[in-house]
Amino acid sequence: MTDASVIAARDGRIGRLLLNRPRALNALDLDMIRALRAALADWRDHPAVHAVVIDSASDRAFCAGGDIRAIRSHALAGEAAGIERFFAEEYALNAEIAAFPQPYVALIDGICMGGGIGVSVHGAVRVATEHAQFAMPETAIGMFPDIGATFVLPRLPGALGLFLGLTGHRLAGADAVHAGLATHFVPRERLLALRAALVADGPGVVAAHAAPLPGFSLAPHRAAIDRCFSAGSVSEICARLAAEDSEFARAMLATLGSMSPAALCWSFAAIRRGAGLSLGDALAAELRLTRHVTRHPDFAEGVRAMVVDKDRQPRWTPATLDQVDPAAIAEMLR
Ligand code: QUE
Repeated sequence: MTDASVIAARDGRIGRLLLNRPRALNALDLDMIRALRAALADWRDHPAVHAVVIDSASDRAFCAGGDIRAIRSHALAGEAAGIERFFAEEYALNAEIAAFPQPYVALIDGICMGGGIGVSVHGAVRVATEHAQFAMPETAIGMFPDIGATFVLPRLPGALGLFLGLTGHRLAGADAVHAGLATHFVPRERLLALRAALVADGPGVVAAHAAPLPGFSLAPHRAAIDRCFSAGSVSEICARLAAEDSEFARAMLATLGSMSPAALCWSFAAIRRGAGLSLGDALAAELRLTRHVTRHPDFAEGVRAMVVDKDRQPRWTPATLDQVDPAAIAEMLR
């Protein structure tokens, strides 16, 4: 039981989901996705389940993403069916969380990236501690912000979503509340009490455990973010950052310069398009885009450099933004 990578159990008035693959920072593999879907299906219409609480057994991570190593292996072996199965089930889980009839509460007390945002952000309540770190870092691995992020990011204030989705910028717990990815800031020292109160009394107890929200660390840069990331193309975003003449803008320009140029372009287009889609249509569009992106050399190379070999020296194809073919990007998003 405690060896299982997802532990699902009813406890008092709630259904508890515990992510328990700590050596992989709870990165979601297909077995975990299936276990989460099965538990939600069991509890959907269960009269004793008044809320679902998802939590982590790792003290470092809530969930670091998806099992991107396995996807890369499938991509290198030309196994399209394996890739399709993974993303189709992951996105189905994201949609099932969004449609879950009872409150779905995520307790986030560590790294929460990519797929980890997918199993939290679609729920009604996302509790973040000062140890939470939220990010959508997929442009660093030649992917794109998926798990419904093409729906969520364009709905964040101003151009913050496009900024987060292109740069992979990390937000600590309080900042994630300011950005709208989390709903409550609860200090780690109150989390044990919150868990017990959730079991005893249900999801109404969250607000009483929240602490006053510290200021938004991006507040000094919000205007510059909106000025730059509201541009009509990735090259124009870079041009506007270069014209800002601030330490922050220079750092963000350098960050964008390390990402896959092609991935920046297809991510920009996908996030823009998601502004006008429902969550269901955005997830369907994301699934179609995964078929093209996982065949692009930057995906296997990015996962190699950032996750497998960890040399952090990806060799992108093409190497620069001006060499990315806009027609090829448009074709991938058709
Ligand atoms: C960017 C990403 C991911 C990443 C690193 C990046 C990502 C992801 C993982 C990851 C982490 C730990 C694991 C694992 C994968 O790393 O999406 O299998 O054990 O899932 O720079 O987007």
